[in-house]
Amino acid sequence: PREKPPFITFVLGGPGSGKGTQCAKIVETFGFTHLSAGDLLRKEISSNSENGAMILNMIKEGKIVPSDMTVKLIQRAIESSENDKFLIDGFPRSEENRQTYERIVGEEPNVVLFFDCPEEEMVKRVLSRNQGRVDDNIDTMRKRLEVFTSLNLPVINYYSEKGKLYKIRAVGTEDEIFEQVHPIFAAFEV
Ligand code: UP5
Ligand code: MG
Repeated sequence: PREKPPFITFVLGGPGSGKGTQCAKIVETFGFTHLSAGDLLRKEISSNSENGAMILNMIKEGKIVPSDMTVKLIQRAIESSENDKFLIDGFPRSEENRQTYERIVGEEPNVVLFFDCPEEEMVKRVLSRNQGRVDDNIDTMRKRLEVFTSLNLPVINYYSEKGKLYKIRAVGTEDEIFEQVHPIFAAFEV
């Protein structure tokens, strides 16, 4: 058990906005542990867990997997790590996700990043990724964008009102975007 709660950053943004790419850079520079909620769920699918088939169907449809499942995977990953700073990438995706996390984990995030990227750029990036993701096709991408706009934007507004949100203009090269990210963590000295 930890003496004090870890430093938690939620990393939000639409599908293909560059969350994973920028998280890798934050890990390199600031020593965070990167927990992608989507990766944790995809690992559940490939480990043939009892919920794998259901999770796969939800991801194919661009839908949000039941909150308690995702929160438990995140909580387990935090507890099994020695690190005291985490990037939680792609979570919470809805108010219900957010409330379930707060109820189970009992802590608010320290910082929330929002990678703000135009839809047409996100579509272009996702459709040219070519890494075999079952949700990287135009039909599922449309559904992911719809879910993002209707369910994730309210979460982003919630943290904005709380003064925890750092909005980043997620266009340009990876390095140009990281130039906006770097000073945020440099200021926190974590
Ligand atoms: N790329 C990155 N930066 C670029 C730049 N500046 N210029 C040009 N290209 C750039 O980037 C996407 C692609 O763009 C890559 O090819 C990259 O090289 C390039 P990436 O960094 O992967 O973007 P990211 O925002 O991480 O996109 P991702 O597709 O992973 O976002 P999603 O939020 O859609 O995916 P996630 O894995 O988080 O979730 C997938 C599904 O899992 C969800 O739809 C949902 O069904 C389920 N899910 C839940 O149910 N609950 C959860 O809590 C989480 C997920
Ligand atoms: Mg990602």
